[in-house]
Amino acid sequence: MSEYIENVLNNVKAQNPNEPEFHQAVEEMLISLEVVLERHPEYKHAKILERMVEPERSISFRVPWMDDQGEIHINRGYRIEMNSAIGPYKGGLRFHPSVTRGILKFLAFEQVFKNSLTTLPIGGGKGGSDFDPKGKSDNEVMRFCQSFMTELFRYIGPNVDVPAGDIGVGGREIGFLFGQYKRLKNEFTGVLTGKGISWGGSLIRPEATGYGAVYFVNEMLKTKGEEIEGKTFAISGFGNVAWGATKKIDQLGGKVVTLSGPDGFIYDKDGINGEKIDYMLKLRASANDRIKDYADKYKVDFYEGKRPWSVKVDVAIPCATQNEIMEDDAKELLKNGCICLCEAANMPTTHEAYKIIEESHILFSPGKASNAGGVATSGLEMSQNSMRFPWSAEEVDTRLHEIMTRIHDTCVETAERFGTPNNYLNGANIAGFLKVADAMIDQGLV
Ligand code: NDP
Ligand code: 2IT
Repeated sequence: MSEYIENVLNNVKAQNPNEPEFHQAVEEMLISLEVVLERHPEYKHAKILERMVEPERSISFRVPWMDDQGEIHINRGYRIEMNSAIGPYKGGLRFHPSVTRGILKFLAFEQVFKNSLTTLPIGGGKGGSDFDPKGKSDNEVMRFCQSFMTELFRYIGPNVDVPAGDIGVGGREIGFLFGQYKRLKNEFTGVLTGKGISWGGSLIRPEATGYGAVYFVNEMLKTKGEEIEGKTFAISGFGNVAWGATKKIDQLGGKVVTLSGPDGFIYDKDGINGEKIDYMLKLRASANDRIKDYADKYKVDFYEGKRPWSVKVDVAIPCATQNEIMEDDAKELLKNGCICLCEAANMPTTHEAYKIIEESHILFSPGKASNAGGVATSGLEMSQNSMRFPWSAEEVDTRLHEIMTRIHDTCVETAERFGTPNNYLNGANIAGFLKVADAMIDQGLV
């Protein structure tokens, strides 16, 4: 690591204590950018890196709400508006008890480069709350969402900042948030994405992240003369992204054999297909956070407290959360002959696990490239809202497929151009960075 890059990183650590995930995301990015800075000293003179690691705006606010028994609770809400060089801030909202400012800063930082890769005009942001949706009634979730939006509405808008879903925020929450925004502003605009189909949402948005990740896997496999048909897949999580990925793999003739939850993982040797995929939606909606229910219903094996990476599969797609693939998991995957690791969650692979995967030379795609289908389809939802004209499912899916193929090819070309062929992580980081950096230079000292 050059002295300059090391200084930037050390400053980030000193100025943002207790934010290990943010440090991790920045470090991963800076390692890839070393070669770019050597070839382009103008970015160093313009202090682009130092500017990029500082959010343009970082908001936190109180969210008071009342439960069904009349008791009052206070949660903390956030919105990190990271970078608006190429478009309005765009990125999801996460409701999960593990949410902190540091987690949202890492997600917002990743989002900037991911959104740049989509080729759409969207900047990067992320928000959320430490609110725990587990076990809450619909009314409690509604009151929470209304209170959250009562503060957030001041900072967002269809040309300013357009939030969407992430962990713990799906169609129901987006509905409650949108309803409250509309009341407060007295306007019907595309201020959120992931909306219901009858009120401005886009077809395919719920499926988009998972579908996009599988399209990306398909492109990666093609470079090795391989295909999805006949391959086995390990998936973690059982939420929105896991569901979309499982559905597309099944359509393309692959077999998903695992899902996981906070309680452990299930192994279904016959494959998760047909009504079992629909059952995933019921499981998620139950808010019980238990994957064991799947094992009980379909009489398959359940491994309590374990992650699914010890199972013999061809392809692994983590779809749950950050740092869910550790060093030992990476070793297990390789030992069992896995040929491809595609990140569908954000930063699911630890730095140590990535080093092992990198040395093995199996196919690896970073989340900011392979999970970009979700936000890309959010961008397509914004286009449809601006035109006030909805597209068919086929049209959206075709565009999504084209975008994912383009991101894949951009990663490959950029990695090659900067001297690290086949390294999708470097390709994604560098390509995502260049567009944002050039826009910042064009716009002066911002
Ligand atoms: P969901 O809330 O639908 O599902 C999340 C899944 O991950 C659940 O199974 C959840 O279980 C599990 N999970 C979440 N946090 C933890 C944790 N700390 N420990 C163990 N398990 C956990 O979210 P999504 O499917 O939308 O998101 C999954 C991943 O994909 C996230 O990393 C998200 O950032 C990423 N992503 C999502 C996109 C989208 O469009 N939705 C787009 C791009 C990336 P539980 O809640 O019980 O902990
Ligand atoms: O991490 C992500 O890209 C998302 N949660 C989707 C963001 C969006 O604006 O659709």
